[in-house]
Amino acid sequence: MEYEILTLLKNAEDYISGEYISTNLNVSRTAIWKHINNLKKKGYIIEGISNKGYKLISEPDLLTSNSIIPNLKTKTIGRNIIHFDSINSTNIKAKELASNDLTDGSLIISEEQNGGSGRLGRKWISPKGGIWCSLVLRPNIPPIEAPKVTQIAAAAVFKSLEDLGIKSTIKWPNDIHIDGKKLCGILVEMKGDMDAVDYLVVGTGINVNIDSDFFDDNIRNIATSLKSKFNRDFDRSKIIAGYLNHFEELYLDFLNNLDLKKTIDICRANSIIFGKKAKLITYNSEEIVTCLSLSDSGNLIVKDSNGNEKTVLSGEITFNGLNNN
Ligand code: BT5
Repeated sequence: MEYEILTLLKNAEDYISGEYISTNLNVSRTAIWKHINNLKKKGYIIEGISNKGYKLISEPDLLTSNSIIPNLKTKTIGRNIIHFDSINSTNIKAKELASNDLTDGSLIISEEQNGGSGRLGRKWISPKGGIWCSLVLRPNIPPIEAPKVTQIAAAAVFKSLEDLGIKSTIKWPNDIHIDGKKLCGILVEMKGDMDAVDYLVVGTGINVNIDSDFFDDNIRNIATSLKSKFNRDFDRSKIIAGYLNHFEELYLDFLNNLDLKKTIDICRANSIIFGKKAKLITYNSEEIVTCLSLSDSGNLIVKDSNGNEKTVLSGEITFNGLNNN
């Protein structure tokens, strides 16, 4: 009910009366008064003037259901939000809760993480001001299809940034870059058996309102944030809601029609890797390849040093030390 009241307040240009809210939401005026008081306790500044009604003056900068859900157009994705001020890792929490029947589409989110992780146990720096979240999904798909969800998430982050006029690029399989530096990383984890997925956790980290001097020497040259690029703060709840809205659209296409076309079109058109020489690292080998394209199912197509084309299902590419100019 709180975010329904907030939605009305946000959409109003001026004061709206208690009676208007009560008729719209079919609850008593006393109940509305209580909800408004709760919102005030949570940091919302709401002015109440007799004979005029209520007006939202400002809201706390937190990624709670109250700030995200009014901007959602989804049916299931992000409709259940579990918010933390601080946590070790939203992926760890998501896996814990998913093992206890957390509903499909739930989102775990934290203002900061003190044990954020990347792939292969790498550290993910996650101070306040970023978006650190994990979606729990329970798709009815065979495990081999799971890596496609990384591409869906990457395309959805790209589109959410594009909605704000921000041009980024996608680096297969799980990075979003601005000016060649990493703005966002995605970590999809899975629990299942040979035949079926039990659940997927889609962890997404986006550096939004983070000062560049927060990054230590190790990653200053490879990481960026929206704040350091554009010199201003961004509304994180809009970015995350945009991400969830685009994610659901692309994900439903994939689940219902096994159609990944829109996702792959976005990833292909905005990739920074094609035509470049890269070191391809897979679980058991490293080799220098030329990146050619993405297959219709989101696999990377490369040419190896013998001129043979091959398709890579999962792995990592780096350009360090390779002359691509
Ligand atoms: C990733 O791994 O890019 C996946 C990152 C996923 C983070 C999200 S946040 C919410 C959820 N909860 C978690 O615990 N994780 C997920 P990878 O491709 O392995 O990249 C990791 C590397 O990126 C590190 O070794 C650093 O070099 C670099 N790095 C660390 N923190 C960064 C940051 N904030 N921004 C950019 N680069 C970073």
